[in-house]
Amino acid sequence: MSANTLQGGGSRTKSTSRDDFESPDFYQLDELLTDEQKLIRSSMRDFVKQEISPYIEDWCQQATFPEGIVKKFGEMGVFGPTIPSKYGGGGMDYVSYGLIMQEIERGDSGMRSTASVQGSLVMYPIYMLGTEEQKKTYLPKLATGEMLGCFGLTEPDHGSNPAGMTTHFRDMGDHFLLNGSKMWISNAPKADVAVVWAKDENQRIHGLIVERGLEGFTTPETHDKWSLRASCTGELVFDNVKVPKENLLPGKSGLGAPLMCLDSARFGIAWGAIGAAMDCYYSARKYAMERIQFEKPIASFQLVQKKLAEMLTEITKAQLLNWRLAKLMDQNNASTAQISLAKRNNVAVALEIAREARQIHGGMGITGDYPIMRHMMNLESVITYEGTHDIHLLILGNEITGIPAFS
Ligand code: TGC
Ligand code: FAD
Repeated sequence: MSANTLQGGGSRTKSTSRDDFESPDFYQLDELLTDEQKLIRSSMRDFVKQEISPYIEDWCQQATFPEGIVKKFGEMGVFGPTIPSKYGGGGMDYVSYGLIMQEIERGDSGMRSTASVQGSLVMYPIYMLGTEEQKKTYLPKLATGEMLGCFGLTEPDHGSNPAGMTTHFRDMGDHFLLNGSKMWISNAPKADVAVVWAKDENQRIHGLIVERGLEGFTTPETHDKWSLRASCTGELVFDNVKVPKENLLPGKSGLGAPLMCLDSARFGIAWGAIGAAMDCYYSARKYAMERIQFEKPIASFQLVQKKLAEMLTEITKAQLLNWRLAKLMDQNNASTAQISLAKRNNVAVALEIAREARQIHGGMGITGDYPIMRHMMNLESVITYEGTHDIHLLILGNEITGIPAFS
């Protein structure tokens, strides 16, 4: 195997063993990266090896959200990488943002979820739609991880169709009165602040910043997940919550406002999912080289080589897609449909790679000694959130035909 199909080697897998992961670069894509982008990637990879890999298996087995990771992410500049530095963001380009998400999700999708929500779904709407006062109040604290945020769009009866949401607020003169509930909200149980989407008296959707501690606002945790177990998920319940009027995000109203934020988060997922796929490929290749059956490494069997070859092919195609999409994002020229194509393709590819890698590991593949089953179960959420696989297909169908087939 040539150097660029898998750089590096050595052992990884057990939560207690060393993580020697190196990413595949079959088409020499590193030549497309600047020195700064490569540096960002290598520092994130080192961070994941030190701060996530040794512990992630235990966090997931015990369904524990490692709260300490939030400040550590803040120190690494993970939150709001594309937001200007004057608000505490990284002021980086989209390739750098993508590489950060790729490296974190290589460690675990739940950890990437924490980062995506904070950066793309809390900081981004405040930056794009907020007042100067709101930006100054919240963005620096969110950037450092002093504050944790969440994004409330989905409701118990309105998932793929957020336009139907029933959470609403009334103008009471000196405050807004907020009622309703949100479900499946990443970070909710621990969040200090929530960006909540709700309808006004005219059925127009707006974003509101809702701080923990307001009377009538609770965040019950969702238990017994088989997926994203190191990420905390919960509800947002609003029972006559008095929200200060200055907490309305004034920049844009209508469903387009939250959907605009989803573009940024879905971009991060397109990169992140390929990180998880790379980890599965790395582990599968190593296992196949070492595992002996019928007196030979299983890597010598054609059927195993087929699996590895197809994994590398799909990872390489997705890497190219991601790089080009990031360049379009940098030019502010990426369409929602282009982002949908990448999110949909890359998550599906990652899930298929996880399934094939699981088979290569045989029975060992179902254990926590290897990262495979954890990635596979995580990706079952990733293929559903931020727009399901089929909703993204319909977004593409709409783009191709001009005929919306959502309802
Ligand atoms: P539709 O009629 O297509 O659009 C309504 C209005 O929005 C405008 N618009 C956009 N504006 C800005 N950016 C975008 N990307 C936009 N997409 C659409 C559109 O022009 C229109 O504007 P106007 O002025 O004409 O009103 O809306 P629809 O109701 O038909 O819905 C379309 C659909 C189904 C594609 C959309 O509802 C959708 O994407 N549904 C999926 C819901 C979803 O993705 N939810 C995600 C929740 S957040 C989450 O999962 C976080 S997990 C995070 C983690 O843990 O990592
Ligand atoms: P539904 O919309 O009920 O869909 C069920 C099935 O029906 C899917 O297969 C779907 O593709 C299909 N379907 C629906 N409509 C159509 C149609 N028109 N045509 C064809 N098929 C259709 N949301 C947030 O707001 N914030 C968060 O932080 C957040 N974090 C999440 C974390 C986790 C772990 C999970 C699992 C979800 C999270 N979500 C979050 C919610 C997520 O975005 C929704 O689960 C997702 O949008 C799908 O909604 P739903 O689960 O209600 O499924």
